[in-house]
Amino acid sequence: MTKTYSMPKDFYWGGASAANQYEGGYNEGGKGLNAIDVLTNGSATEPRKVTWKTNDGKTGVTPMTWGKEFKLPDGAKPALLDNYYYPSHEGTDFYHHYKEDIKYMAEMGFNMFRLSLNWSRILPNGDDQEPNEEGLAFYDKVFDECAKYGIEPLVTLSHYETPLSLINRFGGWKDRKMIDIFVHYADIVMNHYKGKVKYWLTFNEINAMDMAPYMGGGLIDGSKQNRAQGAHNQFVASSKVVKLAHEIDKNNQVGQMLAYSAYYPYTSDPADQLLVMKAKQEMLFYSDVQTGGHYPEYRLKEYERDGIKLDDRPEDYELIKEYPADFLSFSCYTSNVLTTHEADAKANGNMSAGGVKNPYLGYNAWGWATDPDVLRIALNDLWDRYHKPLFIVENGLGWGDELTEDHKVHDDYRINYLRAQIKSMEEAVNEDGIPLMGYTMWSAIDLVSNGTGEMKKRYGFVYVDRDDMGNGSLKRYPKDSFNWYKKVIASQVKI
Ligand code: BGP
Repeated sequence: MTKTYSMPKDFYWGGASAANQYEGGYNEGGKGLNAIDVLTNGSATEPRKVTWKTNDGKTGVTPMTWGKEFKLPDGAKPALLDNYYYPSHEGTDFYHHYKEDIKYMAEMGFNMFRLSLNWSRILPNGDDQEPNEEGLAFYDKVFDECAKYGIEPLVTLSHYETPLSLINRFGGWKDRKMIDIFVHYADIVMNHYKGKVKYWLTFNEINAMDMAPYMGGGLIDGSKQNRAQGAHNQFVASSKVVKLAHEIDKNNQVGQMLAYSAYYPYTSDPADQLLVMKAKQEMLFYSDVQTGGHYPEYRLKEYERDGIKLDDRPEDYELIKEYPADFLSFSCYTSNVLTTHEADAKANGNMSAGGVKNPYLGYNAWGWATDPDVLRIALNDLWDRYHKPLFIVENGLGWGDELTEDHKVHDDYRINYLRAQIKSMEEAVNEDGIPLMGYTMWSAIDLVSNGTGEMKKRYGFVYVDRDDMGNGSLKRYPKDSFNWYKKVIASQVKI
């Protein structure tokens, strides 16, 4: 007999987005530049690149490959250059389409919409004393529009959008000054949007500090020392913001946001199991501190071994302990297979672009596996370790959707992916009793891919007419998955 699950009455259903991939209007309304505004596009095989200038007028580009070291040449500062295409400049133009887009979200039955504030829209240099009123007003309009339909916003304060001026003046999050600068920004927006927003996330995928230090930390020198310091500064900033948020409004809840992947060993060799353990430690270090409230021993030992010295204060650790995140949110798209036996894996024809291919799973064109059980695994793993409410704030399928002549997108592959993911999530809630606050699928409306800067890697329920070079009418067309998700929400998950 097939079981019928249900989700809690107050469960949040919705979709997610990020200003740098969606909003556009990059130089409108007084906005300053941010880290991503100087990042060109790439492809499934080519990394995105940061464009830069030196004081004596030399220019160049430096590839930004996820998981690889990143460092600009000495004296180089990220800057806009002629003849490069920057996908964030228009995104898919939420800036001018927010009413239409929020209406689509309401039609699907969303009661939550995750978006990020473009920090440099509010503080063009990142640390201006007074905010840009036009920037604040834009999000007022967005939140008012959401309220019209009973959609609760979930707001990320920093989704890779570190203001460029802070990067150029301080080298990004490696500088302790960033802590108070971020608290100043949070203070402005939390006071201004009091009563309109109560769910906040501090840093999108905080562990990006290690995997993509330029995006995660605005680091133009992503050395291990700078990454460790950048992470420390973000932890302290996050705790200060939790404290501040509770003082401003007792209804405020501030979550951590972690990029989660399940890791599987390729063989039963204990060495593969150890490799998995280490990969998990690297990822969960971030939640051990920000949600768990203390620095784990394995990381402190590693710092000792590697000669990493933190510029810290005793009170940092008190703050971290006293003000951990109120809930733990995470992105989770896929799982990864690890092995010390790469030669065997290769011989079996199992190597994929991203590592060892899992022979039991299917892959998309970008090498991401569709894993039907990953959410249940993630939810149990994180609940066992932290016992804090959880929130899935990103999960979805990137695909090269095709618009038919009659303006339809038959994305049954996405429906199949989501059906399996939602089932896995339901099992965690109903079979394992995990307290889960909600699910915001990535993404509500098509937007630019973060990893590649492409438009053709699409995630939305609504197609946007836009190509990889910024051509297209920006018209919106609901996909087949739009109607499917609407039914899922209406039925409270009887799929
Ligand atoms: C996460 C980011 C998102 C989003 C998603 C999909 O890492 O938080 O910004 O884009 O991944 O990744 P991609 O766009 O590279 O397919």
